[in-house]
Amino acid sequence: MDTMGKCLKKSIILIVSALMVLMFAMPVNAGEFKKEYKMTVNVGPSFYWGMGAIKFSELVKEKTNGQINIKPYFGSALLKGAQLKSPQMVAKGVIDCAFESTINTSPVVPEMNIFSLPFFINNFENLDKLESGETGRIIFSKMEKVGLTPLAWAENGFRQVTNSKRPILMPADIKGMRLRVVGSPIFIDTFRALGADPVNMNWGDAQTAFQQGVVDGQENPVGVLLPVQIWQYHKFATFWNYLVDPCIIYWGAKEWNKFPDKIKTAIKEAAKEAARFEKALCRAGLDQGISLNILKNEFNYDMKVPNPLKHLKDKGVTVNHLSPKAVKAFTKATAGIYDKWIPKIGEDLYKAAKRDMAK
Ligand code: X2X
Repeated sequence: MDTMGKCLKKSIILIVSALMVLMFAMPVNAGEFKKEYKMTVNVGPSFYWGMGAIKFSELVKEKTNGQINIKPYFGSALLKGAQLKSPQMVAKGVIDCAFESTINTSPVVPEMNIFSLPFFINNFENLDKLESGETGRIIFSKMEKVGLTPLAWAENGFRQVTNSKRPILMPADIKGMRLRVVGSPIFIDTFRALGADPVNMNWGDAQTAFQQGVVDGQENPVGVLLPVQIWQYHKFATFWNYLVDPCIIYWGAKEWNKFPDKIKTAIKEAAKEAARFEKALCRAGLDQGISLNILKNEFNYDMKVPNPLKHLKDKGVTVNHLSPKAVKAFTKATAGIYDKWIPKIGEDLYKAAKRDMAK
């Protein structure tokens, strides 16, 4: 080989080695990921649910060394407020992922209505049994079937009713009350069965409806009641745990399946950790100190409102609980909901839920 040839060979080797060094120095799979992954969240960033969504995106960024960047879009902004459309949009890949309520996901996964059966689940212990049991597994597998990859159970919480008229202690008290409910049909059925006048409305419109007094009341968990300062509109709250609204962090399956295993593991870990934090926020002051301890010990987080019931009372809200007699009366008044909805939810799932709770 002449000197020119040797020189060329050397240069080629040098260039190739430099390129290889560069390739390894660059983050693995760079360029393979989107600049931004869109996440839909139905509420705002000051809600416990919204804080959980922020935590999730922060943890994902941290655990993937900045390779995956999730941007939360609050107030269902990507859906112009149409909260019940989120699961279709995620399944289609129009939205990448969601930190979403099971109520809002129920149009695509009707099995999720199990959580909306009135006076069925009633407490955190039962809910935990369902999520970690057969019920949770069945629901996750149903999600997979419609193109959604579930990552972790989070929470909105047990829903409590508030209103501007009178304390709700017995079914007679709710008769004729105009109540804002989510546009999910089981809610309309339940409040009609109670003789109330339910109006379905997206969350984005609900707050104006409270302000303008278009409705007499509504139902939502404390994590929603506190940031909207419900005491400005409603002076009566009944803590009746009549049904629960878990959240699920999920991804569109098509996109999810493209991720390398390392990224999948990192995102899943982030989802579990964010969900643990967010659930604790939602339960703080409602579960005999368990969640307050989790927040302090695992997340070094001091709860701003450690006692939500006391907070509501301090703001002038009359807070009531149902007597055992009242629970019986409300259960009886809503018995027809089971006849209509168990066939839609699935008899097998209903039985699985009962078995889970009996454990
Ligand atoms: O719309 C509601 O009431 C809310 C905020 O709780 C849900 O997204 C289900």
